Amino acid sequence: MDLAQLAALHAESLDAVASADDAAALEQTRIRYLGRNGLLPAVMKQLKDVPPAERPEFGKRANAWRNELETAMTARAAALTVQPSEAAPAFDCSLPGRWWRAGAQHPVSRVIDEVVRIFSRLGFTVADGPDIETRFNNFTALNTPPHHPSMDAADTFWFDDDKLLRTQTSPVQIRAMLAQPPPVRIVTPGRCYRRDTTDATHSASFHQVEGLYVDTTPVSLADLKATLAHFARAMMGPDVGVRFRPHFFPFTEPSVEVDFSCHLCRGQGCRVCKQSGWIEIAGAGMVDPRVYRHVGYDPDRVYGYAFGMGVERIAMIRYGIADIRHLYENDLRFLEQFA
Ligand code: 2NL
Repeated sequence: MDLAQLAALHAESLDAVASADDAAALEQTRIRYLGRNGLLPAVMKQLKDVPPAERPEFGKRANAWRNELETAMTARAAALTVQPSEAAPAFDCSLPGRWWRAGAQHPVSRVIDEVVRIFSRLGFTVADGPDIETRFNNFTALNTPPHHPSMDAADTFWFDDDKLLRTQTSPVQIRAMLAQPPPVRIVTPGRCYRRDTTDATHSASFHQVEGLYVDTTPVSLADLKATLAHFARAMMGPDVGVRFRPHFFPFTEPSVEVDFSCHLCRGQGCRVCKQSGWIEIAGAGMVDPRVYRHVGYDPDRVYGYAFGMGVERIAMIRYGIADIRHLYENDLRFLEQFA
């Protein structure tokens, strides 16, 4: 073994390290040169056979080889340890898919869709309008008396003398009648606002669905009753009971409140229906002649009914929700139950 042979081994070993293209090949190279029975220890053992004059230089170069080789091995090992994303193909179709949490429809939207679906089948179309309304559309046209408490600043969000946040969706129906002659058959789902103190059953912002049916051929309270009875069965099932109680609204005459039999206790009496067996679902009536005059319809030539219901109230009864605030808090533990 002379200096030239040593130099050749040195160069060859560095080439082997550089061309090792995985961890296993690199380990084989390490064993071949640095292992217990490797070439470098073998060279060291031959040091005593090197002519004395060359021995110091030979020893020096052998040590330099060891250092360079170890440094090269460490660097190559680091280079081979790359991130999987760099090394692997971009897409591995054999891996299980990543689970994607599907959203769910909000209970308020569900009830609106269900109510709209039922009335659509009867020929009603959906109408909507702005949340900011005029005094005329929200109150005057609906025959609200001039000093009615609902118009008070304590109950209604006013922007100025004329503009307010609508307190019901009836103004959408006023707009429809102002815009077109009868027949009008619309349902108006939408957000409403009242200056209510929030509690388990009240919120300053809530939703209603109202309906309006006006025609130039006779329409009676019997039509209203049959329509709402059909709605009750479509919504709750064929066995639901429906009850109409006399009531008063400024915009309908006569007026009724509409109760459904309690679906929880089947009319036996429970906490939800306060032991009565009945749950109040809607208000309704024959459109008051004064409303027709406000929109330019001739009260002697048109016939019609209107109704209104609170969406949150129906959602709470339908899904057993004890507090209206659950509907607005967007807590996933609540919302996920509607998936
Ligand atoms: C309720 C009661 C009701 C109406 C709304 C209405 C609309 C026009 C004319 C006449 Cl344009 N009436 N809407 C009628 C009766 C009752 O709502 O308890 N809502 C939650």
